[in-house]
Amino acid sequence: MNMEVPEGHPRAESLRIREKLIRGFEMGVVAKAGLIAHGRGEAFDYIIGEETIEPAMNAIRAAVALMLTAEHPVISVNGNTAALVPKEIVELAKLVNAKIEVNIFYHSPERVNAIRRLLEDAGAEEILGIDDQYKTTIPEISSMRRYVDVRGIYKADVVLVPLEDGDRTEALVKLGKKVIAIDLNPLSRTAQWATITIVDNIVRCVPLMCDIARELRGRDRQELGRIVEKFDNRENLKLVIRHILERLSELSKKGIYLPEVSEVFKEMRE
Ligand code: PTJ
Repeated sequence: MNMEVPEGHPRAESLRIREKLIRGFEMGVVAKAGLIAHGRGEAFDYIIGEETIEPAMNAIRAAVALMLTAEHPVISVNGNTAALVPKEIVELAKLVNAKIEVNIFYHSPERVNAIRRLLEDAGAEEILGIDDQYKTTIPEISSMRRYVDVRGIYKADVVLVPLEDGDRTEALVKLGKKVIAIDLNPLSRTAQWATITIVDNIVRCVPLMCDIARELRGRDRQELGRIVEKFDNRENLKLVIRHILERLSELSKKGIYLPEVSEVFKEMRE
């Protein structure tokens, strides 16, 4: 049974995202653990303030510049990504000339097919990671994510990995690939290992990446290279953590931070 999200609900957007994942789960796209992973992401998003903060915006610019200068950029798609932003992923792939590859942690042929169908409905013309004749392994990766496409992640120089588990990011980086992570948790192993970590909700981040790709597409390689060079992931993660610290510090002074709650209590006291 799917819930109709009431328009006026104060958390309508958050509920709509949950509904997308539940539908994705029912379609066989999202793994059970994907629902749990989303909860962890939501908690960090709540703390960050449910907005794209400046360090995330800087990471997005660097990430898009890196993809535009890559020789073989690949977007790795898992269940949550497919359920939440299928059209946007297809658009981004077109804008930065990247391949799309299905690569999942909780592997089954049925799930791969369900994700493929969803991406095709979203307009994807070529999807890697589904045809056994191109399948190979990256032995350094211990999970089922080690099965990759020879035309995709295997030969990629830049891989975008939204909502990732840390092991693969570490392995890909050690293999010399540049990894762009989208992860709301700045402390995760993925966030720490990635070349560029975008600490933002995937539903805000991928449309913004498309906007920036439209803006940067015409720039020359040197200028794009400078954007990438200037970016320092460690420093940027420090800024994210500082944002969280300062926001929580501000909120700790207020106790109740929802203005409407404060008003009601004020009226009751008067
Ligand atoms: O589809 P599969 O089989 O590949 O499985 C996907 C999951 C997500 C289950 C798998 O990759 C996994 O277990 O991931 P983890 O280790 O739970 O990490 C997921 C990370 O994504 C966590 O750090 C969350 O904070 C983060 N996250 C969750 N939802 C979002 C998010 N980051 C950005 N946007 C979100 N909406």
